Amino acid sequence: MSSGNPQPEIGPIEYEYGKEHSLPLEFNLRKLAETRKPILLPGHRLCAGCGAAIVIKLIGYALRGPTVIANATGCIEVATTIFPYTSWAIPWIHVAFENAAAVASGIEAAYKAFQEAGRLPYKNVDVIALAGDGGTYDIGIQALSGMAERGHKVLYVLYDNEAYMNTGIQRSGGTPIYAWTTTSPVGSIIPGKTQPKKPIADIMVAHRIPYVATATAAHWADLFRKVRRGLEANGPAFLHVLSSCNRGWRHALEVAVEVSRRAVDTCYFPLWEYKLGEGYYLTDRSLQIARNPKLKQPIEKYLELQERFRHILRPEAAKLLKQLQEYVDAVWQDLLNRAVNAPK
Ligand SMILES: Cc1ncc(C[n+]2csc(CCOP(=O)(O)OP(=O)(O)O)c2C)c(N)n1
Ligand code: SF4
Ligand SMILES: [Mg+2]
Repeated sequence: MSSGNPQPEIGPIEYEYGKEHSLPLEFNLRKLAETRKPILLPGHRLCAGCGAAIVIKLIGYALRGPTVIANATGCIEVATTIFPYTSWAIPWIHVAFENAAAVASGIEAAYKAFQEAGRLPYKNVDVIALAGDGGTYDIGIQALSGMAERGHKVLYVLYDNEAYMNTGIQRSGGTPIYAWTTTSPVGSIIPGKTQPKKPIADIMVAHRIPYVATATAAHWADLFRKVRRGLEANGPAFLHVLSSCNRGWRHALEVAVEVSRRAVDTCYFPLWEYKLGEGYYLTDRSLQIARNPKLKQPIEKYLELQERFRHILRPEAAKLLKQLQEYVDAVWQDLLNRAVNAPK
């Protein structure tokens, strides 16, 4: 575990549920970059243009004080702590592939015991569990479900690059339908992965935890606010962040943010948050699209940046493209039906 200084205090920030832009105007990206301490320092070995690096940087801006991260194995862990070095500027612990949530639960319980015994030198210590899609949808779901059921006050961050990237782009429960991976190859019989993405954030909503949300690196203010909400929640919180991977998605190095923006513009990955007792709220661009459906882009806009979907855009695959569009539309409509702030 590395040590480091806590982030200087900002907040609490007042914001309301159901609003489109709810970060106060005095917060802008430049000011945050100038005033906040980075939690990930230069020298790590994440690929150039890796979406996960941007996600971590943005999450770091939103921390509210002393914070510990329990990080499951995966690209972020492997590339940031090449022995004997670490890029982490805050306390960070590497755990196994399957148990980020279990280790985070233990850390939270220990701090709680110190606090109750009057032995905690801080008012509060935040605990974050950080894991990829393989470590969350598949191998870590048991530990995650247990953490939620026991009610640990931990923010679980899923950075979802939609495959087991660190070990060579194998498909996971988070890989979308028709995506190419090395274990869901594209051929004359199989068009990439044949199963749709597991609805992991809805599965966490079903655990009846206080806070669940989705986010991307392209909607930084939305992400900032959701990290804060997750840390302030009175119990377990789950944040699902789409995290582009140029190696696995086969896109150009410079489009990490653009591809995330298009994921939201096409309603492939809608932005929402869930508050226990109130329900689902659309946020940011997804709320704008709900109010003005003309803003919704066809799914091709998202697919065309990524070689992993190249086969779906061929003329002979028109039927698959149509099916994919219908699937995205149905999931979006289902969310509109549930969202408290969607126009009815
Ligand atoms: C029990 C176990 N099985 C397999 C592995 C090998 N392994 C390490 S990282 C990894 C892939 C991680 O995928 P994901 O969680 O999606 O993170 P990413 O690498 O995509 O960032 C695998 C299979 C392991 N470390 N432990
Ligand atoms: S393989 Fe993908 S997720 Fe991993 S470091 Fe490279 S770009 Fe990032
Ligand atoms: Mg992954």
